[in-house]
Amino acid sequence: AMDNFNEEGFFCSLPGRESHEKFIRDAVEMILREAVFKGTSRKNRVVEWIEPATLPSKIDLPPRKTGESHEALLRLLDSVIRYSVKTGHPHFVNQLYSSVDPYGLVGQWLTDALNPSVYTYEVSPVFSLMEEAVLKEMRAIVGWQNGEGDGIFCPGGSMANGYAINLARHWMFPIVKEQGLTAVPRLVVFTSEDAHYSVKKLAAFLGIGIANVYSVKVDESGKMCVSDLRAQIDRAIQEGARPLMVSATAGTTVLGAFDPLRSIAELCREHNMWFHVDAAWGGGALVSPKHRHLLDGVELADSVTWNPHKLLAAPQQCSTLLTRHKGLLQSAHGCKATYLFQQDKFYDTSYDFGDKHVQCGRRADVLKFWLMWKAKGTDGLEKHVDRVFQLSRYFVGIIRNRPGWQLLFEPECTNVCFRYVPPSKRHLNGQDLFQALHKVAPLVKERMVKTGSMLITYQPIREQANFFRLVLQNSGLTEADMHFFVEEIERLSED
Ligand code: ABU
Repeated sequence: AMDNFNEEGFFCSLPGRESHEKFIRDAVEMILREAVFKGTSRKNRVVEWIEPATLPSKIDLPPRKTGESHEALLRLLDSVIRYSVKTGHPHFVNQLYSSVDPYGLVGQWLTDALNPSVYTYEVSPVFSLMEEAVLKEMRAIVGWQNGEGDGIFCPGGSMANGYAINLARHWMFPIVKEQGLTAVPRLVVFTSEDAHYSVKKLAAFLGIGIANVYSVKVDESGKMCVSDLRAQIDRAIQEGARPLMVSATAGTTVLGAFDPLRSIAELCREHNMWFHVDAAWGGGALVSPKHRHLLDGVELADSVTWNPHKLLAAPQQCSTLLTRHKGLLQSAHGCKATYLFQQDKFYDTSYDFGDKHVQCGRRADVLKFWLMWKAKGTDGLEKHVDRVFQLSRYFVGIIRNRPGWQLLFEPECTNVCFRYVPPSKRHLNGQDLFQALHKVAPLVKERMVKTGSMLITYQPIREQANFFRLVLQNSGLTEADMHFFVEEIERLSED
């Protein structure tokens, strides 16, 4: 029972408890009904589009001096749900995350009910050990013996990649932690031209500089060219710079390509460089004996980014950075604040894991994933991954010989990249066709958003015209959905 909220909603043992309890129960009931069940039903729209200029007239957004009644708050929540994109809807195939997992949702809600900050065992006993248990199992799946090493939950895959860069630098030049960048030569990071932009962004953030992220060419399916990597490393050495690390990608954002990890690891060893694998997207394939060959050589990595909120369909946000170097995270980031990490506590302070993070206060992103994993087992995660891979091949089977459809290349991951040429444009060729196709995708996207029937993203790549990227990751998808996507894109493309 909720016996401790005052009239203003703050914790207190004054009257008000019945009304707060009723508010919570009514809100939870509405969230379940509107956001979870209706929000994931194929009968309903993925989005009810509204122009940014009009949205403020639909929801009273600015906080005010006086508070609102519970009835008004429930109406506000209803509008929030109404105008939000239903990312758990099976027809939301726009981004690298989707689904509303029942166990993940309950884990997420319990996390918020308990509101932990995972820095010390003292305030987060269960979450501290739960994180270690989950990260150890993930390391074992990566292929590090007995799950040895270390790891952290991160606020997103970009930050996980940034952690990897800082670990690499600390491993090579620990002096930077005290003395800063003036103590070391110019450092160079290598990553493919199709790698996630976070490598550049975090290299800038860490003072390495975007110009010192050397872009390595990819082949026609988006995999890093090892011969170009070798050439780029030689160039950096000739320039007098120090090659620091390679950030390879296992599942690139757009094309879903897996870089040749084993060959890249070999080059890293040859040049005593750190080997990072950004498997934020493709890491989920590791739980599948059928598909883990895509990441062959990942066990040779020094660090791995792996986001369970992507291919494994955990709720946002669930990102990890794993490393085989035990103690390096603490060494790189530890600052031993005496108000948190007192060494004279009554318990074993080696269980206070917070100092190995850059964050101080930190949300527990582990519980939702742990509960899912407990509910389904690794076998269940494997079935999910195999299913979405199979569905992506099923989709390819539908479009392969269908008039107007162009598959860009055979997918490796569950990204399927394609263009659709509407009947009225099929007589075009050369630059005219390029221009027409470049315009078709944004036009279809606009119609799709305004109809609310599905969401799929499009983009250009290098000198190529816009194309669509289907990403299959939602655990509720079926073969019928694949037919729906094809027919809906054809319908939306009609003149
Ligand atoms: N973290 C990258 C996701 C962006 C995308 O879904 O395309």
